[in-house]
Amino acid sequence: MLKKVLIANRGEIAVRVIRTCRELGITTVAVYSELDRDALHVRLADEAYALGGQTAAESYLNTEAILDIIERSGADGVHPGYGFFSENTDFARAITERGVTFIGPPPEAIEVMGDKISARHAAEAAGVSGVPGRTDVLESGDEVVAFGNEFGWPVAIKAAYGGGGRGMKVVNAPEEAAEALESAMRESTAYFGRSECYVERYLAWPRHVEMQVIADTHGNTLWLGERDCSAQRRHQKLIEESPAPDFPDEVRRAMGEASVKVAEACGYVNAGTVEFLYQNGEFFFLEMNTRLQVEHPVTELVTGLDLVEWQLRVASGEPLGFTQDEVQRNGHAFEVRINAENPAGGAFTPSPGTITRMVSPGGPGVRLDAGYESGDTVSQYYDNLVAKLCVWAPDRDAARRRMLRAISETVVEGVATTLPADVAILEHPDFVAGQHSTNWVEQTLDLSGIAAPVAPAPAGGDETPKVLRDITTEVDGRRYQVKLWVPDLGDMVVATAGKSGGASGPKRTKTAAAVGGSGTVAVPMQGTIVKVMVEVGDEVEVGQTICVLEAMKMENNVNAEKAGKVTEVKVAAGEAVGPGDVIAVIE
Ligand code: MV4
Repeated sequence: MLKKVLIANRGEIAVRVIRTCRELGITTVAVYSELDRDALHVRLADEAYALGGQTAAESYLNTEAILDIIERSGADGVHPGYGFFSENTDFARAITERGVTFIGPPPEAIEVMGDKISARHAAEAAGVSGVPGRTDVLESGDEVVAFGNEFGWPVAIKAAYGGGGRGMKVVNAPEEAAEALESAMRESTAYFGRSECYVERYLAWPRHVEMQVIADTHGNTLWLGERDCSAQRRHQKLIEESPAPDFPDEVRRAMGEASVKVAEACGYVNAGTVEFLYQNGEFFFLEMNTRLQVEHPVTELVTGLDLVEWQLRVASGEPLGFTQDEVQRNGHAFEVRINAENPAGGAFTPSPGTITRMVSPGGPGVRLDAGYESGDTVSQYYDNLVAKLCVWAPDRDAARRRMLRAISETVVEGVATTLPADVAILEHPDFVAGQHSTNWVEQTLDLSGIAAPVAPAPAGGDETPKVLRDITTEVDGRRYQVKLWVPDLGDMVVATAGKSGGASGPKRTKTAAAVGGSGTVAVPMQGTIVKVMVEVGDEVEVGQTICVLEAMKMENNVNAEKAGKVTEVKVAAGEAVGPGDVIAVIE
C-alpha cells in the first residue's frame, strides 16, 4: 500500500482525499498557492508545501514546483483530484518516470478518451454506439448542411478535442451552419488549442446519465451504478442523484456492461466514468471521464464503497476486493453543489469573497464535503465550489425531502451561493416527477423569483454611494433580471467593470443611460469580448447578436432588446468587461 500521498489539488476534493488517506494510515502532503496558505486542505494535511503564485497556472499547474515537492516530501503517490493535472499525461508520465505512482488511469487510456473522435471510435469498436453522426473532421459549413439535410435538423457540432460541453453548437437550420461551425472552431481553439469539430444528430430532450466504473491491474473491471446529472446549467451540474429516476434495471445493466466494455477497450485502470445521453429508453455514448468526479459521493452513498479508498488500493496494485455480483445498490442519494455564485434572476454570477459564517447541516443521512469553513476566502482565481451537500434515504422522495431539510439547516454568509437555485429545482413538480432533461434548467425552470441575497453593498474603493438596481439583460436570447450594486447617480446608471477593491484592472466608467426599455445593450457578467457583430450605423432587429462574450469558459451571445440603429459601439474584441457594462447603444 502507498505510504505517503501528495494531493495535487485544493478545496473540497483535496479534503476528500486527505480524509480517506487518514483513515487508511497514509501520510498526506498538501500543496498550496499563496492565497491558500491557510486553506482547509492545508490545515487537515499532515504536511504542507508552498507552491508560490496565485493563479492556477502559477501554482497548482506549476509542474516544476510540484515535481520538486514530490521529491522533497518523499511522497510515493500523487492523487490529482479532478481538474488541474488529473487528465494531464505529461504530468502522469513525469511522476511515473520518477518512480512515483499516479493515482489514476494509464496515460494511454487518458489519451484515447481525451480526444472525442478517438473515444467514439474506441467505444464503437467495443460495440457501444454514440449519437448517430459522422466521426470525421468538418472542413466547412456545407458538410454540416449536407448532414442535416440527410438526417434531419437540428444537428450538433462538437469539438473533437473538447469536453464538458464547451464548443458544442446546436444548428437549427442550414443557414446557421457556417456561422455555428466558425464559432465552435473558435471556442475549441480558445479552450483546447485545437479547432477540429464533427457533427451528429441533436437530441432535443435527453438526460445525462453516467456510469461509474472501477478497474484493477489484475483484469477486473466493474460497474458500480449510474448517476443522473441532468439538472445542470451551461454545463455546470447543479444536482446529481443515484439511481437515475425512472430508469429500468435492464437499461442500468446494459449501460453498466457497455461501460465495462468501453473501459476494457482502452486498457482502463482506476476509477472512471462513462457518460451517456439517455432518451426514450436508449442510451448513447458521449465520452469517458478519466478521473474521479465531483459527484462521486452519490455512488458512494448507494453502494457503501469508498471510491478514494479503491483508487488508492488499485493504484497500489491490490485486486478489487469484490465481484460484480457483490456490488449492491441501496436507497437513493442526492448531491447539491454549493457554489459561490449568485443565482438571483437565474444569472449565476460569480460571488467570491470571505465566508463570514458557515453552519453545516447534520442529522440522519447527511454528508457535507466542504473545502471551506467560516472565515475562509473563496478566491476569484479558482473553482468556486464551496461544498457538496449529499443525502441518502431509502427512496427518491424521502431523499429529496431530506435534502430540503438539510439545506434549511445550512448557513453560508459573506458570499452568495447556488442553494436557492437548488431549492427551486428540488421543489419543482417536473423534478419531483423526474421529468427534467439536460435542457430543463435553462429552458423551463424559472429562477426570476430568486432575489439577491440580503447583503451590504460591496465595499469598493469608490467614494460614490452605491444603490441596488434591477437591470434587464439577455444572454443567448434569454431574458434575465439581475440586481446590480451601482454608484448612485440619481436617474442615471453608470456601470463599472471589475470587482470591488479594484483588483481586476482599470475602471471602466460608461456614459449614463436610462434604465428600463432603453436601447442600451449591457453584458450580464464579467468576461471578454470575443467578437463584435455590429458597427455604428447598422440597423438591428430584436434578438440580433451584438457581440459574443466569453465568460466562465463559454461563449454567450449578447443580443439587442430593441430594433433600431446602432449609434455607439463601446467595446472591441479582446476587451474585458464587467457585469452591467454597456457595450452598445441602439436608437
Ligand atoms: C448532445 C446533446 C444532444 N444531442 N449531443 C453537452 C456536453 C457534451 N459532453 C455533450 N453535450 C450534449 N451533447 C447530441 N447529439 C446534448 C448535450 C447536452 C448535455 C449533455 C450532457 C450534460 C448536459 C448537457 C447540457 C446540454 C446539452
